[in-house]
Amino acid sequence: MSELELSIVIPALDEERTIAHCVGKALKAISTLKTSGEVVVADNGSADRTREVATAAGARVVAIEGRGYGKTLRGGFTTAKGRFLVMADADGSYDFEECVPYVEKLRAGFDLVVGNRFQGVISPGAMPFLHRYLGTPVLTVVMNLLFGTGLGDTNCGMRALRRDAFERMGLKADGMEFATEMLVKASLVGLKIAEVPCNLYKDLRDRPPHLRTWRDGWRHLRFMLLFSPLGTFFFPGTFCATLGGAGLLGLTVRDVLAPGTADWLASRHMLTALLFWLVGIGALGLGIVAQEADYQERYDARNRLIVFLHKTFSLEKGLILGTALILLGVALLAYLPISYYGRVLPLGPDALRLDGAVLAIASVLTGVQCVFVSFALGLFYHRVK
Ligand SMILES: Nc1nc2c(ncn2[C@@H]2O[C@H](COP(=O)(O)OP(=O)(O)O)[C@@H](O)[C@H]2O)c(=O)[nH]1
Ligand SMILES: [Mg+2]
Repeated sequence: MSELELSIVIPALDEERTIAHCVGKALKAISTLKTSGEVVVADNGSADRTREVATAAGARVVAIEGRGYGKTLRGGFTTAKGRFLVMADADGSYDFEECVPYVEKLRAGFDLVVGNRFQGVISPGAMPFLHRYLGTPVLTVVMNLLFGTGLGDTNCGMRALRRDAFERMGLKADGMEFATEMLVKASLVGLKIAEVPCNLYKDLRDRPPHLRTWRDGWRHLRFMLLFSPLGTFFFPGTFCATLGGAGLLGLTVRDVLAPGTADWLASRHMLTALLFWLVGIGALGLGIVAQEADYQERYDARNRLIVFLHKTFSLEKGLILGTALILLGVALLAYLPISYYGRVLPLGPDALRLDGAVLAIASVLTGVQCVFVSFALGLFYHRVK
């Protein structure tokens, strides 16, 4: 049981110049809020006097083993005694006194409150050009496309969250991508998220930040892609499979019913359609498996595809469907030379035989994919039962 309402957690690595300033502001916020609270400084092996300075300023210092922003914050949250948690950097770039509206949002019933620096004032020199005009906007757009958070600044370091929400998310990332992981999982477990304007100040330290622009930017992006089977597999997979499938069927039907129409589209374009179809079903098959893997980690319990699969899928059904498609393709492949040399049921002009061959290959490969995906899915299902 938490005994306090609020824990303000500050991750710190070699921040002796700025930590007292931050702790002082955080203590002031607690008194402004007239609440029971504590300031926790999570230190992961600072080589300077961060720990002594933080303790002298009135913080409870916890030592975290191992490096990384995520690891440090998570460690701090785990030892925190408050029902509500507030986090922000130790370098003076956020003003802890400004966390008051965040806590008020939590009191009003939100689970997670995220700052938006583009709605606040960004002091000159506080945010590097690349972060301001490329990194943060791009990452924010991708986040909203894939996870629909509707936030305006997904990299803001000042946030507040309920302790039980923190526990529900089961956060694991060690590095700076922790900030992204929190929003991804918040959306997957369905937290109530609020946004408040946030000011960003020039940090008060005399050395470069720990964050490395390209490495950490990629880690944020990578995280979102990994946790969005919809974005990485289903969008491109559906696009390619639809285009390819329409091409395969459209060209065949055209060659049967109305040979010669739209003749800029020749029968050899069946091969391009086949390429799209195979890329598409490859991505969709892997996407289903990835979605199931996400579900097993309990990140995405509300996913409709998974609910549907759990009701209808069985390994045996998948194998029957796959085998049927393979047999259909093989039968068509076997029929092609018969139709060419024999007199029985001739298939018609060359174009149609090419269409037939490509369709047969598509059918066999779709069947094979179906068999393998069923086995991969079956693996998950048998673990559940
Ligand atoms: N990258 C990193 N940051 C840490 C670590 N431990 C604590 N931090 C703190 O995380 C906060 C954010 O780091 P900072 O270098 O200011 O990154 P930026 O402001 O996002 O460019 C600071 O308060 C750091 O002291 C760590 O192991 N790695
Ligand atoms: Mg900073």
